[in-house]
Amino acid sequence: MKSSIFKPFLFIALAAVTMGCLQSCKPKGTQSAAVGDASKAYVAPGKYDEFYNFVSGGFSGQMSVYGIPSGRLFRVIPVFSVDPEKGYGYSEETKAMLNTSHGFVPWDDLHHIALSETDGIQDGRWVFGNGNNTPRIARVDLKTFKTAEIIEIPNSAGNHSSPFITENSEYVVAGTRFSIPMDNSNGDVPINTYKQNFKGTVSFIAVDKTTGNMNIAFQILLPGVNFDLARAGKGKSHGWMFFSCYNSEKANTLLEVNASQKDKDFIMAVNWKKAEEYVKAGKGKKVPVKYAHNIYDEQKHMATSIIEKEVTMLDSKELADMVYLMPCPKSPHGCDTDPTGEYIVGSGKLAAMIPVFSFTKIQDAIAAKNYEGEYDGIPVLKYDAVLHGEVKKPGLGPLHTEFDDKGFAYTSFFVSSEIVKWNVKTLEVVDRVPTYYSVGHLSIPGGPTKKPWGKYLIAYNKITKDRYLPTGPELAQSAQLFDISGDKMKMILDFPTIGEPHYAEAIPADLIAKNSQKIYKIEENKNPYATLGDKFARVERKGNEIHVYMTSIRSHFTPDNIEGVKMGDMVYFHVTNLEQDWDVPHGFAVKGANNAELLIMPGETQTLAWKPEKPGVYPMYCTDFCSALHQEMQGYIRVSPAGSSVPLTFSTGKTEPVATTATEKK
Ligand code: K7E
Ligand code: CUA
Repeated sequence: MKSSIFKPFLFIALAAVTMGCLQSCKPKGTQSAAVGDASKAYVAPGKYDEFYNFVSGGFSGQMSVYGIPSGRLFRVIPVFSVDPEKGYGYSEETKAMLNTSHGFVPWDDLHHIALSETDGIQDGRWVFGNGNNTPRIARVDLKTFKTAEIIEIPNSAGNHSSPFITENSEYVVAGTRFSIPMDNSNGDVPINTYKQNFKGTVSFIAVDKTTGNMNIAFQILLPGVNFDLARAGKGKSHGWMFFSCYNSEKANTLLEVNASQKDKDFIMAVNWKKAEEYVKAGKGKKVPVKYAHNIYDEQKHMATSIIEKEVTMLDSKELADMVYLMPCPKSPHGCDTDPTGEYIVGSGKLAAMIPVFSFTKIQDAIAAKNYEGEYDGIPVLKYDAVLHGEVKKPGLGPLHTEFDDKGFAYTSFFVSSEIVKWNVKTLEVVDRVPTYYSVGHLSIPGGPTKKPWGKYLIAYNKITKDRYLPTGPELAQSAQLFDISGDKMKMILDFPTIGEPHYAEAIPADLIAKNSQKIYKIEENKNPYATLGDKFARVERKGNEIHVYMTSIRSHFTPDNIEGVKMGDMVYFHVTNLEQDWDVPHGFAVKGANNAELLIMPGETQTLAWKPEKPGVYPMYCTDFCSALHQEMQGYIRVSPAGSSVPLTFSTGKTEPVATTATEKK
C-alpha cells in the first residue's frame, strides 16, 4: 500500500531511461551480437519453407503469411480492412464481409492469431483473427487463404483478449478490453459512474466442426475490469479458460497511473464446461443485442450479412462454481498455458518476476474453498495456494510467454528488450538474448498447443530504429528469427513486417500446402451473375442499371465494346474468369472507377459497380499480367448523355456493334 503511489512513476521513469537509450545509443556489442548466422535461415531458390507463419497485421487490419525460416512474404490476406489490390471490400460480392451493427466498417486492428486445433494439435483448417476496435472475429479458410466469415461481438469494446481457441476448436473466445455499459442498457451515463454502470464480458463463440461456422454460444457477465489476453487450458486443464485482467481499480481516467495502484490484479479462471451446463439448464438470460454475422459463400463467390438480435448471458455473480480469480502481480498482460496444461504463466507488465500458477493447486484450492475474499461476488483464490512458483529477476516488463517441445518457456521483455528462456518446472532462467528492439509477442511453431514443433522462435519487435535502411519518419516493424534447437538461442534472421504484428502462429507447411486449392471449378460457380461461357456474355438494362455479364479468358474480355450506357446509369461489371488453370487470375479496371480493381481467380465471378461521371469513351483493361498478350486484354465502354438515342449494344471481335434490346438474352 505505502509504495503503491510512487511505483508507477518509478516504472515510467525506468521506461523513459530505456527509451532515451533507444533513441540515443545502440546497446553495447550491437555489431557482433545483433548480426546472426543467416545461413540457417537460407532457403534456396525454388525450395520450400518448413513452416507457414500467420502474422497479425495490427493496425493494417490484415493477416500476412510468411515462410519460416526464410522470412519470405507469400501473401497478405485481407480480413478487416478493404484491400484495393484484391478488390476486397470494394467488389459488390465482398462488401457485406465488412458490415457491422455500425454499418460498413472498412478497417480494424488485428492483434491475435489462432490456428484451429484437433486434440490440442494444429490441424491446418482455419485461422482466426480478432478485430480489436469494432469487436469482431474472422475465420480464414486455409484451403483458399480467404476470409470466410466475420462475426461481430456485442457487449464488447476493444476485443483484445481474442481470439483464443480451445483444444478441439470447440470455441474461440473473446474478452472485452474496455468495460462499458451493456448494449441493452442506457449507455448515456456520466463516465465517472464507471463503477456502477460499466461491465465486462467474455464471449464463447462455438465453431462448427465441419463447416467452421461460428455462433456466439454464450457470454459471461463480469466485473468492469479490462480483459487483456487469454489462453485455453489443455490436457488436464481442458474445459477451463484463463484470462488476464488489469484495472481491477476500475479507473476510468489516466489508467497508466490509476490502474497501477494495486499490487495485484487478476488471472481469471473460467470453467466453461460448467458454463455449458448452466446454458443447457436454461440459466442463461436472453439479452437483446445487435451484431452482424457475415459469411462468404464459396460457390456463390458472394458474402451475405445478417444482423443477429439476441445473445445468451450467464451472470458470474449469480452462477457459482464457474468463475474464479487468482491474484497476479501488477497489471498482467500475457496469460499463457504450457503444453501439459498444468502451468499458467502470468506476465505482469510492471512486475519484476513471473508468477507461474499450477492447475492442480487451483483445483485443490477451489475444493478447499481456500479464498482470500471476493471481488464483485467472485471468489478470489489465495495467491500462495495456487502458485507453482515465481521466476525470480527475469528481466523488465514481461509480456508474453511461448513454449517449446522440451519443457522450456520463452518470455518476451519489452522494457529490457530481451527474450528469456526458463525451465517451466524448476523456474530457472537458462538463457537470455537481446532483441532489436522492444519485443512484444513471441511465436514458436505450435507454441500455444499441446504439441509445440519447436526449432524456431520468432520475436515481433515494436521498434526497429537502425536495423534497416531509413524510410523517413515511418519505419517497418520487425520480426527476428532465432534458432532454438540448441541450448542457446541464436538469432539467424531479421525481416520487416506488414503493419504492426502482435501475435503470430506458425505451422508445419505440409499441414496446409497439400490442401491448398488451385482453382474454383467453373461448373460449381453459383454466383447469380456468373457467365459460364463466352456465348452467354451479354449486356442488359434494368431501368437505370446496366448489367454487363462479362467473361475473361486469355487474352480478351467478352464483350469488349459496349455502347448505349447513359448518364445516370449505374453499371455493374459482373466478370467471370473462365480459366481453369492454376495461377491465371485476371484483373479488371475501368477508368475513373471510385472503388478499386477486381482480381478474379480462375472459375470465380466478381462484380465492380461504376457510375460514369460524364459522357465519353472509357477504357477498361486486365490488370494482372496473364499472357504474352495481356497488354491486348482491353476494351471500351461508351457513355452518352441522358436521353440519348444510342442503342444498347455489345460485341467482341466485330468492328460494327451488334444491335440488341433490353429483352434479348444469351
Ligand atoms: Cu500487442 Cu497481444 Cu495486442 Cu502484447 S498485444 S505485444
Ligand atoms: Cu488477363 Cu491480363
